[in-house]
Amino acid sequence: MVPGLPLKNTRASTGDTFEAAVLAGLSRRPRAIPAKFLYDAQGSALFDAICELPEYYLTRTEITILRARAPEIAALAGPGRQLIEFGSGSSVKTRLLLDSLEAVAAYVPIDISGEHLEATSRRLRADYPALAIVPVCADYTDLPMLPWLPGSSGAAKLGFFPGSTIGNLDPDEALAFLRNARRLLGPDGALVLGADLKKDPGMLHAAYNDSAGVTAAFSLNLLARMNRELGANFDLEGFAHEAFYNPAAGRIEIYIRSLQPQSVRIAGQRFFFDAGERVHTEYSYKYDLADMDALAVPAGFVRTHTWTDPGRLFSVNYLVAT
Ligand code: AVI
Repeated sequence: MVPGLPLKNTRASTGDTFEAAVLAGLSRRPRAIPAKFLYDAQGSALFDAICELPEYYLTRTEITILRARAPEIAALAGPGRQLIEFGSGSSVKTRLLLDSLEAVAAYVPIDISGEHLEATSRRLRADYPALAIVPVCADYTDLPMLPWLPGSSGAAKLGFFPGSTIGNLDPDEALAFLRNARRLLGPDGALVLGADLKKDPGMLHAAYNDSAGVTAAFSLNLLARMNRELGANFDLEGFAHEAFYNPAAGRIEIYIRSLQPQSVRIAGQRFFFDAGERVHTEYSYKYDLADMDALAVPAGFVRTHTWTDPGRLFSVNYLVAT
């Protein structure tokens, strides 16, 4: 492989398109569309707005923990690591690690959005001119290999998976992701993993049902995206965002609910929705530390350190390859 050449995400660029996922997801029961399709340009902007909401404590709490604990994380990791970020987005939290880690051998941000990667890498190169940045455009849940970096091929790797994005994977997917991360990071690898903790359901409910309606707009943008990209004719007024905590499953469940019987044309096909019928769009699993261990251990990691905030809302975990 050519050093540093961004890997192409074959799955996203072939069969697994938005149109195919929508048509398949609305043709089966229960209806469901994979959460990754929430993040087109509008969806990503709405998610950035969610992160600023007073009710959405996750982002600011994780940043506070990372800011306070980055020197400790850097001491655990030691000098000369390759830093591998799974789903890097705008790499805002990464800067907290980069500012503390010693002699980073290379930073490898992995993201499905090539535009995001390019813009973020440009900004990081300006702010960290001595840092080798090797962006990889790929689906991080399904990455076969990391780029070969001639200057630092022997460097130990430190993975970074912040934001409680692990919560958007179902338990099987989360285990598969962690197993693959363990394989990619190697026998001397470690992973910094941010995860939202289980807590008062009222607080969880508010985080996914904000009073300004931004989370509802984020959900319903999926229908607007179908109108934009698939020639669909959804009337957004006819649907509602629904999110609630399921304590037995330990997850927030998010759906789009049809408010009346209606028929919608999508990519030349007609779909009927009953009044009250739901389309599942997202899970957001919440992890207590026992849940985290139950996932980490079979994936080949041991959790050696966990940092939380005083309210125990969010956890940042240091997992070491076993
Ligand atoms: C990206 N992810 C961690 C968010 C979450 O909290 O599960 C996605 C989200 N969906 C609605 N609000 C936030």
